[in-house]
Amino acid sequence: MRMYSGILLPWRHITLHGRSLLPKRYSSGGRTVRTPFMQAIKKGYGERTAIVDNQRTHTYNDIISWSMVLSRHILSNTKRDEVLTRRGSKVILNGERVAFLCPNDASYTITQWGVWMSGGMAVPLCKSHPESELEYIIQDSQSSLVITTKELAQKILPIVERHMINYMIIDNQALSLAEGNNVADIKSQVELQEDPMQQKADFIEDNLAIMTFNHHTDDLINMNILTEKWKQIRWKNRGAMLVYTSGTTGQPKGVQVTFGALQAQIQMMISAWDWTSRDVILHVLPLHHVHGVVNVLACPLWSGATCVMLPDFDAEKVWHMLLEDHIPRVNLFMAVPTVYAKLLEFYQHKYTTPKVQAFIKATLKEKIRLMVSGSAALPQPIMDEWEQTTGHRLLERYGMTELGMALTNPLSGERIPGAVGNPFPTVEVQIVSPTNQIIARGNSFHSEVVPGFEGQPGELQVKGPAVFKEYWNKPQETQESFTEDGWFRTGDTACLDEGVFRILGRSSVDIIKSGGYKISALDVERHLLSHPMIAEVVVVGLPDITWGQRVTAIVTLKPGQRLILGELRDWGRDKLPSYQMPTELKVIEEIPRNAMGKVNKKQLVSQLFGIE
Ligand code: MCA
Ligand code: AMP
Repeated sequence: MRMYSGILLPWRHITLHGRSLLPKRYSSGGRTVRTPFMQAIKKGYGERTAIVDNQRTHTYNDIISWSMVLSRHILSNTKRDEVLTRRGSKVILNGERVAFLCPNDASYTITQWGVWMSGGMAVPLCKSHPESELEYIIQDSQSSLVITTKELAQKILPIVERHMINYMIIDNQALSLAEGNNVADIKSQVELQEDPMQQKADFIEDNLAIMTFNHHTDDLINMNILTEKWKQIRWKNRGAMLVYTSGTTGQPKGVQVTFGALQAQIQMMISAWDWTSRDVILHVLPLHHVHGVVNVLACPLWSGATCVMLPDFDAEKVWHMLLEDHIPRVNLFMAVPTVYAKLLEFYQHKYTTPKVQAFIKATLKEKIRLMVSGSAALPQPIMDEWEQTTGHRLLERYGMTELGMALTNPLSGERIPGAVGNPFPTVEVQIVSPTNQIIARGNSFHSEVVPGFEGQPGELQVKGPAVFKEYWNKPQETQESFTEDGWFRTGDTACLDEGVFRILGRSSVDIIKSGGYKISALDVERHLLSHPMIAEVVVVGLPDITWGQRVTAIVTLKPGQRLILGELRDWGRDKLPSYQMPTELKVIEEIPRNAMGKVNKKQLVSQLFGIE
């Protein structure tokens, strides 16, 4: 086993004959697809601030240099015969999956870019997922390496131990790196690093830092060779990420996003929302979904802008960050409707005096240029209240893991409540009736209803360079999700009404949206059925102004049993992510079924809760 640790010198501090080793310019012709790290190198973002997290400020050079160090370790830690493609004298991963679990700080981007620099496909994991969910994703993606940080290592170690998967641990506070394939050793190393005895710690640092430094120096010398290598790679159809999403059937599916699709997703937002290098966005979202990964992290980094990352969503901290003149000054915010609802709840409790309220409105109006809502329908009362409170009319847009973004209200121009505007650049959409007739179509220039179909809803279908490549290892599901002529079937019902698209809901009742998270009712049912007291279960989403929908379990119990919500939630804590856990439980005598033995969920909800 190899172990490297100690303090690594940031790249920018190391020069050869007085010159920085980081190339200033790196060209790739015309519209060729490049990766986000190549964009940063090519555009010479260098000493600009890329990420501010709860540890420190990181320049683009810092992120690039750390990613390179990590990449070097990834390549030297991978079994060559199995996964490497030879290109000249250099080797890169052949799209091998590397799962990673990092907190919301710079270690996330360093890892993601390090994986990309190595030719790997990044599989982001979620820190609020229970072990069983992490294990499922690591196994389903066939990840051959897992990267995590010291603070999250305990969630990963039992899994990599069980499946004998290689792993690396980054110390995101000291920004140092340990790696190995022997869990016992690495555990003792983590413990050793936490040992309060200074002598011991100094010894480790002194000895291991030298090793790391040598590796680092090698990286620096190889930088030019590496950029040449990256230039030669055709990135467009290579997998950049596998993002897991719930569907109507079975367990979560890995959505494979290529670098071509990722670039298209990023560029359409930059163009529609006028991203520039002067922007500073506040990031509060999870980093295993497109909203947090692409919209709020990749867009700023592609633009040479700054991303200020909070470790988690915290209403009080968000208000402070939006209101205070920190440097860099936040001027952009993007989140799910639940975040806006929770910010309003906090405001109503804490900011009660007219003077403070006037200050808030004036400050946000002056300092913030754009606030965006998406991932779920934005309820009009929240949109209105937000506007009254902050002077900002939220820009609502529509997207999906498989597509990135598809529809947006305008940056300048009227933002219509309940509507999601028109297609982003490069996106084509159509609405199709159940009998397969085209009802409406549109692109970023023009949208129209087919005469005779005015006001009619149908399924929204999408085409364009940003659409995903495939569901990982699920050829049949991939095929079924596209029409014969290549349109992706979103499963969302939409209409084109007075020149703007509206999302009317999901075609399937089995998809629930709560807090912006997509949840498969069937998946939750499957888990709840293993509860020893539950005989039958139906999971539905009930409307909720804060959460969009709340996950509700309707159950019958085995004879003589009693169950309350708190007990169910305690039982489910290590089985389901917290956001999938029912927040309402209804115990009934019998679940009504039709002649085919099926439950009509809409009827049941209407019967039990009086909700149509
Ligand atoms: C959940 N809880 C509830 C309800 N739902 N309590 C009462 N009523 C409900 N309806 C409970 C949870 O079970 C949990 O309980 C507690 O509230 C906190 O839940 P948590 O989700 O951790 O809440 P939070 O920390 O306050 O965060 C709220 C959040 C979060 C910030 C809105 O849900 C979030 O980050 N959502 C974003 C999801 C996202 O990024 N989606 C994008 C995917 P306990 O504490 O007891 O465990 S869509 C996408 O990517 C596409 C491309 C797109 O269009 O954007
Ligand atoms: P996900 O699969 O987690 O990426 O979630 C994508 C789904 O979120 C879409 O298929 C829609 O159902 C929903 N969604 C995203 N944005 C909006 C929006 N602005 N209005 C309504 N639904 C939305």
